[in-house]
Amino acid sequence: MDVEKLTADPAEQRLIAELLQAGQEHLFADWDPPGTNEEAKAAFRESLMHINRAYPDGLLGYIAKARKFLSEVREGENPFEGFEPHQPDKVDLTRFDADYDRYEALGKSHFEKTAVVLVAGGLGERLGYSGIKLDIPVEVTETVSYLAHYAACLKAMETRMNTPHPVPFIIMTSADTHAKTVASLEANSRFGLKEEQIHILKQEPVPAIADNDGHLALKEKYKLILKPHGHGDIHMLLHSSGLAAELEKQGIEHLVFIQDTNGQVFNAIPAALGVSVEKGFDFNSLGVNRIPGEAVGGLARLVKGDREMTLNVEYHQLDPLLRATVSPEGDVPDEQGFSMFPGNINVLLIRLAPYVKILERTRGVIAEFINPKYTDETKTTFKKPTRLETLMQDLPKFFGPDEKVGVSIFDRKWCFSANKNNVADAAAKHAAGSPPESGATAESDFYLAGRMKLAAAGMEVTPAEEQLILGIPFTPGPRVLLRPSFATTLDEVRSKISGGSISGEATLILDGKDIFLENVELPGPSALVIKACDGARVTVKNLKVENDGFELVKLTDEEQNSTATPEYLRIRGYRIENRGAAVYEFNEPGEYTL
Ligand code: UGB
Repeated sequence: MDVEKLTADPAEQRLIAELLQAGQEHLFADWDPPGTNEEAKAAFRESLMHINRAYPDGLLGYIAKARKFLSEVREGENPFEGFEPHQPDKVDLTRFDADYDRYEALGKSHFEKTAVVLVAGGLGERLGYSGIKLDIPVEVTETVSYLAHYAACLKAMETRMNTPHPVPFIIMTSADTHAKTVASLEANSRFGLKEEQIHILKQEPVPAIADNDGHLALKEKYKLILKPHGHGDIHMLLHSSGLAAELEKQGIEHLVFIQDTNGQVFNAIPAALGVSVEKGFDFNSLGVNRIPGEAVGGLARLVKGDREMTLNVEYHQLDPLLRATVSPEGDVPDEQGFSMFPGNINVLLIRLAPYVKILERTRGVIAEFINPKYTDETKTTFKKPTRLETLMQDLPKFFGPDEKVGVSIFDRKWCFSANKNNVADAAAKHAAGSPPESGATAESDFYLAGRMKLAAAGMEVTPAEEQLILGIPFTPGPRVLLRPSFATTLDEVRSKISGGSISGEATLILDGKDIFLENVELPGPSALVIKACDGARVTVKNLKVENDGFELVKLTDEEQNSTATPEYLRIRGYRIENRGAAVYEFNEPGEYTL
């Protein structure tokens, strides 16, 4: 094939010549004669050049790697061959005790040296939501989105510092989510965050591979099939942007990696940070009791001779590993109903100093793999094109004996309740005994965390009975929203709330640093909402609140199926309406008593 006929540009000619040499003639076969379809050809050449620039090993490096991995998969190479799983180095934080308080206090004192990294390039196909997941409200009492909630958490961290400065916030987007993420930040004045604290890194998709020979897959003539490379891209981007090294220079010591729809995560971050600091963990994963078979990986210390590494064994690899080693029956429940190893919720606390060194060594290309689905056991053809993937939790694969990896175990609902599944799938998961992880359960657990905080402060909390909405469990109250501004640790909650009671479908919303409740009674469905600006000190004493509060209203079948109903309500099956909540807003500094 004559490359000069395909393009006049020397750089494009070089790349095309290399591709031809690498057996990719099919990309340029059947090209229309010169003068026909020139625009499509130019766009195709540019897409090849773009991928070649964006991928650290270039397009040819990508193809070579895919071929190597595919031949390993065909030979049935098991990445965990010879490794036996053992329990990881764990710190148990499932109880709110003196240890928990100590870790929280230590973590809080470390906010100054912490940055938050949010991976938000995923499209949420399982959820069936047409917008970006960050824009979904985590609750519909006040309708606050995940992004707004995370921003509020960062601002709250800032105000707890000795010398307040904005917490660096790195957001990874993708072609699917970038424009809408930027638009959401702009439309909402960045939710009060400063422009200079936000760093958006956009991940690039990778080309799909059609067969065992590593041919790039075409959607149609002049168009590659592109697929997401996975959340592990964050490492590459933190390296190529220079941001990881820059943050280290600024005195940041830990990066906290979070996912797009886990409203619970900041409940656990202070204590987990404390663990990272006290135990000197270079890599600290948040872990929870894992339900066998669920789509969260298992955290294990894998030992082979004198080698060992603590890793997430991804959900599809866990059962075979257990069968081959410590549990011939596979991933089965123990007496408590849990999997043998803690579940990975992909909240990672990484110490920056070793991280920057690993990034320099690897250019941030972390443990790629390929996971083709073959049509049969001859492993000759794929069901659909595959691609190289990378997972952010695989970083410890690059650790040596000097790096310390540990796991902080939390009560599941305190630290993790994702919103990943549409209502039908969530109901089916619930019926099968698996966590539904839907809009409704994420919201139900968001209120639950609030109730846990009140109970920890000694308030008497009587929950309403769980109900099923569209076959998904939801506890309708009390709906407690202690905003991040109000408290970042249990100790803060205890210092501001004492005595009192809340029950049934009551609602309590506290937003502001200096709000104090003493013996406040909130029988359901009464609602009390207090918002206090900085400098407004509000004390509520011996008050019994009685009103019609907020009402949970299930959507009718018609509303549920109507496109006129906002999608964020249809993904949960209900709305919440104000029927006369007591709302107090204090927008001027001063002393107030209710
Ligand atoms: N994400 C990206 O930013 N870019 C991508 O290319 C892909 C995803 P999923 P997954 O905690 O529930 C992970 O799809 O990958 C973002 C862990 O691997 O929701 O199936 C995306 O926007 C698993 O061990 O999850 O499973 C989202 O924020 C377990 O911990 C995040 O990455 C599981 O999460 C996760 O993407 C879990």
